[in-house]
Amino acid sequence: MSSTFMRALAGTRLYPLTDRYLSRLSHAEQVSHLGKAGARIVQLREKLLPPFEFYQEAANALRVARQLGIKVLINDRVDIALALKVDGVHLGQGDLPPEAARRLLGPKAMIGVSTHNPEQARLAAKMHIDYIAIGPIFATSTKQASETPTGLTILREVRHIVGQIPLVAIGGITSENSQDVLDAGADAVAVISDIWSSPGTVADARALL
Ligand code: TZP
Ligand code: MG
Repeated sequence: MSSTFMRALAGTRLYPLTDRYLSRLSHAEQVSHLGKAGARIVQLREKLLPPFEFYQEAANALRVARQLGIKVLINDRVDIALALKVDGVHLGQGDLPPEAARRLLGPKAMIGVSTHNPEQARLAAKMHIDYIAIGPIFATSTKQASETPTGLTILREVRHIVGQIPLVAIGGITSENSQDVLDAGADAVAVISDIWSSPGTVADARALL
């Protein structure tokens, strides 16, 4: 079991993701807000920009993150993660296989994998990865064509399946329900809309932290 991810959380339980569309802020501005709120790790998630522009945005965000001592993972784009030497990547079921990302990024990179059910979590637990994400836990409108919410019972089951591997819960998590999610066995909560749905504010990031 890798504890690199747990060390990166540095005692926090919040793993915030950026969202340019909801926040109306650049990735760098979002990282700056999150750092001031107390986050220690962030995932840059960008589904709309072409690679050229996401690369520039991510480079700027990384500069801010390095100044604030925040770890940075990039969603989907192993190439951008490699080019910028960020701290890791987050891969979905349809992205590059984790072992291929590991070959490219090396042993020290953090690699996280999205799973949506116990079977996927069981397979992910056999891989050389740093954390497993499970979700959506609750209904969410952030992810298009989102899978059926798992609820807390499946989260508890997945906690059991993955053993000591760090477990991140995602999907519909708010400052209201996050304690239930942590109590069900998640090591951290990954959150988008509860942080960014009021443009320019991170009051909820503070509440979640
Ligand atoms: N994967 C599963 S749910 C989700 C992702 C990326 C979106 C989570 O966003 P929110 O707004 O925190 O529900
Ligand atoms: Mg993906």
